[in-house]
Amino acid sequence: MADLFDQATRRGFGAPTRFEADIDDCEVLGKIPTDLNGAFYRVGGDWYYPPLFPDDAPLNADGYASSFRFKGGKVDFHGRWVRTHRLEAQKAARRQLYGYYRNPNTDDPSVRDLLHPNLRTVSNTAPFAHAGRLFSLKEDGLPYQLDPNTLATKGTWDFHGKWKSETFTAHPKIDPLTGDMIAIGYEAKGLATDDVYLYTADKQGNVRHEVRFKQPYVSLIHDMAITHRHVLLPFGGYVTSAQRLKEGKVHWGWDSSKPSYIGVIPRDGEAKDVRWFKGPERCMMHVFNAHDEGDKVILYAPFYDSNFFPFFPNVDGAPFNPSKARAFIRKITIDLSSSKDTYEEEILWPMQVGDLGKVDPRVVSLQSRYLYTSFSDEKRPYDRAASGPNAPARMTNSYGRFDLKTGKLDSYYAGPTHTLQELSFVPRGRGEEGEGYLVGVASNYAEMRSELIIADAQRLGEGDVARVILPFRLSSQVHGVWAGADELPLR
Ligand code: V55
Ligand code: FE
Repeated sequence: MADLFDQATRRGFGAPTRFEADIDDCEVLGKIPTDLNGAFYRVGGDWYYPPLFPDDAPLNADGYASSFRFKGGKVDFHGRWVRTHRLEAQKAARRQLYGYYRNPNTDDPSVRDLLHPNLRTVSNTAPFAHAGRLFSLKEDGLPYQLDPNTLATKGTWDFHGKWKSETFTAHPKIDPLTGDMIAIGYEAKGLATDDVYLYTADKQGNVRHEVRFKQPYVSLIHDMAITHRHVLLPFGGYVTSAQRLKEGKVHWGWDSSKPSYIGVIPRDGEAKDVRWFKGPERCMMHVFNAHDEGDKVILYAPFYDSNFFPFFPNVDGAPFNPSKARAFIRKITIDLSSSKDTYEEEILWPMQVGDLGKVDPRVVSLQSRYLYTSFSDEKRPYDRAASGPNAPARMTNSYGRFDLKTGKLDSYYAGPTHTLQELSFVPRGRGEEGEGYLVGVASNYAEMRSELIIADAQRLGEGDVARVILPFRLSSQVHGVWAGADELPLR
């Protein structure tokens, strides 16, 4: 997510782009596989107007969606703002009206009465496709539905009135065996509340199960995992309170004295069945996957040792410590047959990795073999001179495929002037895990343009099979997802 920090500078690749775009038949290097029929969607932030507070979190930038539609070896691009209530209000006023990340007390008085998070969310975190619908997500509000062909915003989505949480996670999970969607909202009853609502919707998108419970302390539950039988909710370290928000601060602070927790609840369980397993200080953002193993639950996740976000300050006033903002591939074991309330953790690969991990969507909830993530391979060349004055100190130059069976990592290297955003997995073939492509956007600093990489996930060492060249720089993605033409009504 290093690109997000470029965005914090609002210079170079991180400078706002502020335009919408449609490009038919994009320029391509190499050959687009003709079996690719679907679209790669991405969502990130792009400040329409500069932030009111220069030290605000870049996670507070206005949501921007883009798509690469693949069909018959050709690629069409679209880029659109997510037309949130908030963006419309800003555009009407022709200026920024909103203050710090998730703190309405810092907004312009003209919008301060619109406290409902639906009206304040920037919807800048993740695209999500389920039940034939496409959404843009941000964990502090409801989903915005987007047209999968044009990316036009259709409005917020509340599951036919059945979604009662004020918020909706950026990381719902889809069970590949049933098509069910499992999702949460935290701060479900409003800002700084410790209420969590968990929902299951069937493959038609109809809610059929709701559980309401409390978390041990109000904190950011960013991602979640499912197994065949359980839902896992990891969090740690970030804290907020009504008092903190009244003081006009950015929503989260980091409290290194707080334990991390992983909540475990049976898929068909009730509030009384929730168990919280404790661990040391950890910044638990994204997961790879989880599965059941007898009475044990196994979670693979690229968690950080400590606070990863410099713009969410330590509550004790200590300066941000970059040496602890390191993510590793971790295996977490929870023994449900034991009365212990702790989890166990093991690091599987000695090098740091990026924390934006993926698995083949066909093995979500099941024992998986391959974990995919971007990382910075320092053994690979970096042409700093050719990359220009705005290039980062290190490039995220590689995609990695970690093999849980052999403990080996295969990698794809993007080149000496390129940094990679999050990758997404595109399934291919009859369903064997790992058969498919990795796709993701690269920032080419030498040319100051964005390129979409397409690599064969089983032949990463051979380089990419194609690159889609855009004649401009794209704003940074947070997350992306592939949706096949069988999943969405694509033209
Ligand atoms: C994350 C991202 C967010 C956010 C909270 O990656 C956490 C973690 C892009 O917005 O609001
Ligand atoms: Fe995320």
